[in-house]
Amino acid sequence: MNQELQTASKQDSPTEKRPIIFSAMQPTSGLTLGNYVGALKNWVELQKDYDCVYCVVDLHALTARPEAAALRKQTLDVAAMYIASGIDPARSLVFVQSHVPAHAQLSWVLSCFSQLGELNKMTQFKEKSDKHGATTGLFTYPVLQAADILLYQANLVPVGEDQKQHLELSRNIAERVNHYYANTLTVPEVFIPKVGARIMSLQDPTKKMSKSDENPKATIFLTDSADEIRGKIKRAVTDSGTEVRRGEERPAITNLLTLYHIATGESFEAIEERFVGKGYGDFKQELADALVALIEPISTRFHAIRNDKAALNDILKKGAEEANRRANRTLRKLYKKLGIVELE
Ligand code: ATP
Ligand code: LTN
Repeated sequence: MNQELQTASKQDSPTEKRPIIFSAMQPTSGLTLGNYVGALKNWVELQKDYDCVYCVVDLHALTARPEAAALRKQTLDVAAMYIASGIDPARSLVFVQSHVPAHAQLSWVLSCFSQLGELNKMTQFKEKSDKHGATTGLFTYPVLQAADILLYQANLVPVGEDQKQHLELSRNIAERVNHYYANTLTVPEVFIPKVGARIMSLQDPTKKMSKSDENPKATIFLTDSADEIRGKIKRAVTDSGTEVRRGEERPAITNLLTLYHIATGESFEAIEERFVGKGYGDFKQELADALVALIEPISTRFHAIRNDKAALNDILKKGAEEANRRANRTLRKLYKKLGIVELE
């Protein structure tokens, strides 16, 4: 585990409370290799040392106004993919956002502590509103995200690079609430991995690998077959030249080297050394093998989990019960400070 994580974490001890992790993904479509490398892989590792809470944020996904059947399917797909990737529901909390009403409730309260000016600065709103329309839901998306995190009093939030700005806003909102009502919310730290925080499109290395890319060759999904993975790597764009070496002027090959490094655990230096004098073709062949070896077992587990509907339902039901208990504790604490009347 990386050093920052070690210092931030307390070693396992039955009497000591472990620091809390919260993170989430939207069920907007199947999960990608970018989601795995930038987030999921770290979520799995963090389970060793943290009290982890992992949520499927279906209310956030409504900002893209999905078809009902698609949202239903993808919500269960994402939950199953968390578990297939190594999230252990016996150790970590796994649940669906809409099953815990406190997320929407806290979001409203936090919107009364957020400024139009700070929300206006969010770059994701600008990008996504071109596609989905400038709804107020999309505008206040980061406030709901802050509610997700702050409800669980999370100490650390592991995400990819693109979430940095939203996390900064969550911290500012928490600090503002604490300014009026001291010691109410934990101010979360962001954890962005040093390598793989921004996996790029296989077709355009200046763009992030995204679930919603119109070009199907740009993105590897965690449910892709071995043939699909091999085909996408074969057709991945490369840079001019032939050297398998990282460099700012070689964004495409740098991205592929990052994937190789993540899939095999081999150091960049060792990989570059091994491919001296060989071309992109050899490298791509080995990269495809490594990615198939990484993704195939995840995909197999995913199908097994997804096909056992009762077991998945049970995990999400238990997760929601515990999440409701924890979330309501924070919500009630804040309601009380705000002067919301509790009935006897
Ligand atoms: P879209 O691609 O449609 O914008 P998304 O995949 O970014 O969606 P989420 O599913 O909510 O949206 O993202 C889940 C997590 O995966 C976040 O922590 C995000 O930072 C991370 N992530 C997404 N894409 C990448 C990528 N290409 N590289 C690294 N991390 C990523
Ligand atoms: N906006 C995030 C998804 C998300 C999230 C969260 C991530 C919603 N709530 C809380 C971390 C913590 C995204 O990845 N697109």
